[in-house]
Amino acid sequence: MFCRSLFLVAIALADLAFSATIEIVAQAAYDKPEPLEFAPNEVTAAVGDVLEFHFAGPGTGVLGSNHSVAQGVFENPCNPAPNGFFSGYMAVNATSTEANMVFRVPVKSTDPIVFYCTQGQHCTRGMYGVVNGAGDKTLQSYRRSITVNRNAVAPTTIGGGEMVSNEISRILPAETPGAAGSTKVSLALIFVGLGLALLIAQ
Ligand SMILES: [Cu+2]
Repeated sequence: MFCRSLFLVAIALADLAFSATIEIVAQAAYDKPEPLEFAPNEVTAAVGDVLEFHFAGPGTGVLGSNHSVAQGVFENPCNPAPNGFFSGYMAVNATSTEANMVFRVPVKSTDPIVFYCTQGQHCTRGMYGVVNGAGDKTLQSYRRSITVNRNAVAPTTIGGGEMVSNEISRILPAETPGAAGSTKVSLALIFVGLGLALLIAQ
């Protein structure tokens, strides 16, 4: 019985090991013609994964930054989704490389999600991204639907995610999906293997 419980714990741990944290940075990449962006701006996520939004500061000592992330709708670019997530504005001073808080949003379905920055014209200038893009709801279709530069509309309430302290304050490189995936799989295999060994040992 004891071993059986341990086996179930191992399965639960394996499940945990499968859920991923997907880091997305709101930033200005000054080497690009339209520098405002989320990086990466196209991600694949499973139910149980977490989208972790980081807010970059310029680190230049000249200008601060003040980005946000809000869930949007594909039909109406740079406008909020009813009851969607919203981080509120994340002011970062001119000398910092990143905000000291991150906004974590749990992924509850694999339906396509679009998100954007609500600050000024950041959204129409390219500051948006898509999770699980499919069919007519893709990064490309969202980009095509933006025809003029205008101010984005912000949600009225902050929510749909958790604001937690930033444990790894750094500018994150675009993730290599394969590398992260294999770590998760091997961890899960270790947990399952442990569970099986315990079951056999009883
Ligand atoms: Cu922005």
